[in-house]
Amino acid sequence: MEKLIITAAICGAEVTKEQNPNVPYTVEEIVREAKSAVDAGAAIVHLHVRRDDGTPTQDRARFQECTEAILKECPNVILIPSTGGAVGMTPDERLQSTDTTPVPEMATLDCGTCNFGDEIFDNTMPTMRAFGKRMLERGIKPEYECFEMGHLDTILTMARKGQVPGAPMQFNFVLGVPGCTPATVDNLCWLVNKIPAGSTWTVTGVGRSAFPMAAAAIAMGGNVRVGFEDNLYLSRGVLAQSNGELVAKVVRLAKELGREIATSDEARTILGLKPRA
Ligand code: KMH
Ligand code: ZN
Repeated sequence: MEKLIITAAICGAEVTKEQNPNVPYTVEEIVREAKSAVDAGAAIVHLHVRRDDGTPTQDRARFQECTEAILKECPNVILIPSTGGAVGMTPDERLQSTDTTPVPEMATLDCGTCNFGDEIFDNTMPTMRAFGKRMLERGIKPEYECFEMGHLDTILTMARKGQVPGAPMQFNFVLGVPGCTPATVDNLCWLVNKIPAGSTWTVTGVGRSAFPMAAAAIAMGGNVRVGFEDNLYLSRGVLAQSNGELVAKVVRLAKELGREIATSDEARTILGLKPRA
């Protein structure tokens, strides 16, 4: 089995300090959380940014500031900026996160419209084509976010048509968002069995499914995403003090199951990214 790539989704767009005071808003807090995750074993940081008051934003300048500040502390980490942003943002607003310097190695590409709790996360086919075109033009490798079973077939069809980047594809199966595909091992196996040979995959279990899904992925040879974006608790009723604590728990699970942890450079090789200059 390949080494395990751990992604830390340190911030997200929806969670708040009222839910867990350690959720980062300011640049300094975002850097603190990124560093805690990387120090604990994360090879990748999935990045959303906020205004100082916690409002989610896709502002290019804020992404630039956070990118530079994180790379100063964690020079080798792979950053995956969000192009999903927050529900209700326009496609142009969302795409600003791909405008940073250096051009991001990867970015998320959400693979279809879906429920998102009480709201609708809008990813029409024209939006997805526009995001695919941007990533093809700039050489950005997408992380294909599938929240629903049907999202996988949608994105595979678009890749076959050359509308979004193709092989080797990296999928993130985000399971357990209220209103979307539930986080079960059965659903995860269904998805994994349908990805093209040579692809890589990660699972994100939302809420209480974070660690059961992590354990499944460790055993199945996939990769794991954890972090405040997806889950605020270290265990039942115990708020995590940092993203690093969540990553460290995945590292412990992996050690128990005999899976080694990938560094960022090893993750680049596994994902088919160019080595860093
Ligand atoms: N905040 C969610 C509505 C992504 O980063 O690409 C979408 C999201 C997906 O977080
Ligand atoms: Zn996200």
